[in-house]
Amino acid sequence: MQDAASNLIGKIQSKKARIGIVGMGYVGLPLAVEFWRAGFNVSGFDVDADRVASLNAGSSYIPDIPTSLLSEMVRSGRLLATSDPDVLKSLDVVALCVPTPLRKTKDPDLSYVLHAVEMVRRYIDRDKLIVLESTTYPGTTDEVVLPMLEESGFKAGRDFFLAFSPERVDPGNKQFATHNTPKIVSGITPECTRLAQAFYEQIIEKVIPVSSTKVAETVKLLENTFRSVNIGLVNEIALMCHKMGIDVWEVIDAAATKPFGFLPFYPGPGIGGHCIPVDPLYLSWKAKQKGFDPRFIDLASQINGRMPEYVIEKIAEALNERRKCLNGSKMLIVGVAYKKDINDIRESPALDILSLLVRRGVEVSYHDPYVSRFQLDGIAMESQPLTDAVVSGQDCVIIVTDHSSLDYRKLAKSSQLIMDTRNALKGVNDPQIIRL
Ligand code: SAJ
Repeated sequence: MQDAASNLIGKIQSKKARIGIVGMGYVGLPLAVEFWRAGFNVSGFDVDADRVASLNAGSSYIPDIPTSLLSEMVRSGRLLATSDPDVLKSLDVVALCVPTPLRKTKDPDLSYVLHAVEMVRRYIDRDKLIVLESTTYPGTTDEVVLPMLEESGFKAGRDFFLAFSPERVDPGNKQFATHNTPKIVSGITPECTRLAQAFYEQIIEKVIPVSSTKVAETVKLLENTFRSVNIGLVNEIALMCHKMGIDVWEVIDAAATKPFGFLPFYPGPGIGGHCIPVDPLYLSWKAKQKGFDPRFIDLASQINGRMPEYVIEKIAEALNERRKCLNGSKMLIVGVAYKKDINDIRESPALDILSLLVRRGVEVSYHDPYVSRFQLDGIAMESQPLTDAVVSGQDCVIIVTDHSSLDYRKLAKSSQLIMDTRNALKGVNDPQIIRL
């Protein structure tokens, strides 16, 4: 096996290896960019024909990747996007960067991974390296992907190489991008690990091998479960502080002055995105399969999941003090993306708040500089202008996502009542402002 692995490492290190990325989303496209920058020929595979057309037209749909860069990549002739799986035949390395969402039952949905792996199996050949990047539960690579690929008759570690390396892309992060975020890798065999390490060392400053694919899978889940549990903790502290008449935001800022042993997290209207609400449930699902009851993870998920209702309870309380009720009132949600300064609304708590308000008879509209329109429960919504007329006509304005570009003091001045779920109005204490 030594010579096949050495031969492939040689191709990788000489930049002659032909690289394929399956899934050209917020993980796959930045990865393709880095390998292109390093001088490789990159094929981007996606089932979405619109994405393929955009890519081949040099037009970016990922905010972190400028269209100018993408069109340069296309013009170079070293980036080709396609929906044709035949492309996999000619590749030396294939990275799978497809979604791993939850089903409605909150169980892992590996359908995208299975579809991608089945496609790779059909085109698998000797001396290829296959790397799964999608966040998934411990054992997926060993127990699901490996047997599927070996149905081809080829053997991992001998005929082809198989590894897992969790994606660590943080959309909108200006400091850490693919090239300067350390990469965890592990393979089915030591050769597989060595190949994955050589592969990522072409584009990433620090590549860290771990002893097994299960460890690598669990590393990523620990990272995001850590966030979910700490956000759940601080949301519960916020509920406690409200009961005790204590300003939780001041408490957290003061605790954050401790230079060791503390990491600040902040209360919010709930957690959104495709990582934090989802990844911990992949870990808890696997733990339950092994007969373990992961109470922390499930409790954090429940607390975080209940925050949208809590926000509405606080608004109802404030309206009641003003002899108003939810039913028939008008409200404007400011910020619908799942976190600041990005355009992604997936799993956003703003959508939960909006649905809950509509169900309570509230006339809801929204403003988001990053999200011009979206559909929710079959209703088409468009971002409203943040004019004094629009704002002052609302019974309550709700800051759900605190995009940096907005003037929150000005917003508060025109608002009859403003619910600030992000402390965007830090230090401003006017009577019309309520906080978590
Ligand atoms: N949130 C809070 N309070 C906090 C932090 C976040 O309510 O103190 C909310 C956010 O508003 C958002 C959700 O939680 O709705 C998730 O926020 P996030 O900051 O964790 O951002 P994500 O979901 O984009 O997480 C990504 C993750 N990256 C990967 O999975 C590769 C995560 O591992 C990163 O640590 C995180 O970015 C980051 O650090 O920004």
